[in-house]
Amino acid sequence: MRKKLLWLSIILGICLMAGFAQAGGPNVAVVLVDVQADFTTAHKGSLAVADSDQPYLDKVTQATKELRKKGLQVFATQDWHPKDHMSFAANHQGKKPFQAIKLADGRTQVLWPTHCVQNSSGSAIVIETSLIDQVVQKGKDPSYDSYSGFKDDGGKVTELKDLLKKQGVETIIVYGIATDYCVRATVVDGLTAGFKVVVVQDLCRGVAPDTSKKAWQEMEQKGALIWESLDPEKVKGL
Ligand code: VGL
Ligand code: ZN
Repeated sequence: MRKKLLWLSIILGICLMAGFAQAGGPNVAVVLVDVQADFTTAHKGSLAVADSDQPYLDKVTQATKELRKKGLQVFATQDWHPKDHMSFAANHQGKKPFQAIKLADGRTQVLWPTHCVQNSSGSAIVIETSLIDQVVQKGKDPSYDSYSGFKDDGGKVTELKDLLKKQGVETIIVYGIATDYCVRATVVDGLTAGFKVVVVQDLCRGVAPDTSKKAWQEMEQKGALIWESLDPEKVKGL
């Protein structure tokens, strides 16, 4: 009798696990990168990237809805800078946006138009916030930039990795803005942290074509799976 019960519970356990795997399971999550007003033409952002109009945002919304329907949790990164942030050209005398400078430690920093200032309208996430389970803010330290959702250029980590690991997430599906900066850095750090990473190409937008092309090559070469577009059916197979 005991033995029968044991077998029954083992079989039930296996069925439950198979069920989760079938659904894409809770071990797959979405990481939506910096879908914020300042990066979009739809909201006349200060650092709007090409082709980031309302139809693009609608496509991101639709994809995110479908993935939520499959039971995936949605984590969103949010660029969240203080006014005196070192990446703003306005904070460097005589420098212009998109110019690169050498920092004291030898690294190169691209200077940007003032963008995603904490609590400004430009910093707002511009898809329905009801689609997002958790927001992870980054770039809060005035002395360091932070393209990656996982850590800043000074090496200080955000809560993203711990949040994902705590939920048992093993695979992340990444998309958003900008391909050549924050998407690229988040994908690379995600791979380093041991996640399987899928990046959805037509849900990403870049700052410039040449750096975006390089970013796609680098992400693929480092082990990310590049999907041209989102096929929710393929999520089952992850
Ligand atoms: C980003 C430049 C500056 C991004 C953020 O989200 O890719 N790019 N800050
Ligand atoms: Zn920024």
